[in-house]
Amino acid sequence: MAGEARDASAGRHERRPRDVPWWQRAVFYQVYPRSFADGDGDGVGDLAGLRARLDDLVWLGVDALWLSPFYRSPMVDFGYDVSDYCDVDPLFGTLADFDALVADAHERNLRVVIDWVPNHTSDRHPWFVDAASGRGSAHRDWYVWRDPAPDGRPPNNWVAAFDLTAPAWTFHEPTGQWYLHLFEPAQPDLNWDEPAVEAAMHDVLRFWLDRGVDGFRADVVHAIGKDPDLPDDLPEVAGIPHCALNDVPVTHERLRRIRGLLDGYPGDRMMVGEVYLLSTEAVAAYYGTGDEVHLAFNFPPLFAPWRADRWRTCIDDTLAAFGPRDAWPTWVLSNHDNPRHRTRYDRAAARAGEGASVAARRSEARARAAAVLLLTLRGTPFVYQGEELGLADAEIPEGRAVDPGGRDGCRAPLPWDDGVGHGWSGAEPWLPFPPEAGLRNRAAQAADPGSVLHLYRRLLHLRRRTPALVDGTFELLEAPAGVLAYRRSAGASTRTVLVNFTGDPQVVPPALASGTVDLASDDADGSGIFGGRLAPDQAVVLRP
Ligand code: TEU
Repeated sequence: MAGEARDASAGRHERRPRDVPWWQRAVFYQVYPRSFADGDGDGVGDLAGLRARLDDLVWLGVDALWLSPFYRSPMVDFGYDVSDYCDVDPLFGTLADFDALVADAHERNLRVVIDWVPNHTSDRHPWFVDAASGRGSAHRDWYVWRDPAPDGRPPNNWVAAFDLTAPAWTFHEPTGQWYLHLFEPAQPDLNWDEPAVEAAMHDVLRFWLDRGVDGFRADVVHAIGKDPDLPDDLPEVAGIPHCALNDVPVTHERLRRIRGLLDGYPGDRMMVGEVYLLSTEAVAAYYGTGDEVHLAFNFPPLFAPWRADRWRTCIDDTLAAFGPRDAWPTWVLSNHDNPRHRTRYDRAAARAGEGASVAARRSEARARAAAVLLLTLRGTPFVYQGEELGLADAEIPEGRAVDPGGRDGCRAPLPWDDGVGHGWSGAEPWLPFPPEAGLRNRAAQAADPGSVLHLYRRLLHLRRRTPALVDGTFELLEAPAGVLAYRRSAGASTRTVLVNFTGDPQVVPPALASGTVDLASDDADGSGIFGGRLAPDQAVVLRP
């Protein structure tokens, strides 16, 4: 990537520090392969479908793709239950399809980061099949087995994800022991205390690094270390799945060894850890001293309501936890595990009494303002496929729900056009389309310069040519209640961002009111002079 960038408004070149790695400047785009695009017409998205749409992502202006799992899997957890880490499930294509995808992406300057699921395998993985074959089997210690407690109950009180009444243990009759699974019973946890497990999972990393991937998104990576005593979770956190609580020192040693492996490869390979702990301070610890994960997801903002004060708290917490460590934050509004942000904000507003006519006006406006926020904060943003179309979750009719965690709504197939099948030309897709797919589809929005899609594109391109928004410092500014204001600066490049989280117009004080509108979430731009008045749910990027 270029060592210099042109700040269009400043009208001159500014030198960027050469040592800022690509993953600090990039905007990532999460692809959920089942639902992105279908190349073979079986109703399930695949690698060939994605490959055929790469130019659309280049046009949008993202820099890197994160692909959710495409490995061989019985699909109990839709690919997060892996039965072969080093092959592509036939549903998604072949290794040759993967190689072709990476080659095409790299030719277009798109980086490719893939999911790596180190905490658990499928119960159909040959390692577990062998482990379950007898207490003395070669792979027995690759998983976590314990004798029953004296009363016959599970070895401890840990709760699995998804079904919060279910223990994180399943009794295995044939061998008379319980095995640990922080997720489904079909996802037994690997035992990383066993050196052969660590070695095997390092080999998986090497397999894909050798194929040219730029890095990994490491699934629940904070869970690869467990307290060897497997102590009960405390009563005050009863009902929280153990995966959201597991936080032990040995994990950090393992992450340092993974980091060493990645750093041994040329070309700035990286890892973004899914550290599913609900405290930003706890998440920041997984950056170590720059020797553990390169990036970690920080979920409190994803769970934050659409309120200026709550976002301010998330930002303050992030600055406080990440600043002293010199750790680079990430920002995420949506992913494949949670209702989309448009849907979350709409549902919260409806609960607070927002009527249908107001919702009709505010729903898209909130999603647009959120896009400005996501793409102008200091850190690496992750866009989840479809948010660039302003999608809401699909309604899943009874009988079509398939996910054990109830997460189908946000995993609906992307509508590519307004024809029958929305670009999914073969079989009925595996899930229903999101609402208003006739309007909120790729083709319709590409043809409409006022669409959410074009807003994302303008934002991504503005970000790219504006050092302040990429590398710049960050300062929260005093603003009226309901408005979030901050300034980003890098050398002579400065931008002020104002986000109105309310459905009312807001007037900002004179200190914030100067400048020219670079971009407005409601497209009321046109490089006008900013008069200090924000429209309802409007976000603006101002240059001095
Ligand atoms: O998610 C980890 C995780 O903790 C969430 O699944 C969370 O418990 C859930 O979304 C609450 O609704 C990762 C993956 O992102 C997820 O898709 C997998 O199901 C999970 O790990 C197991 O691999």
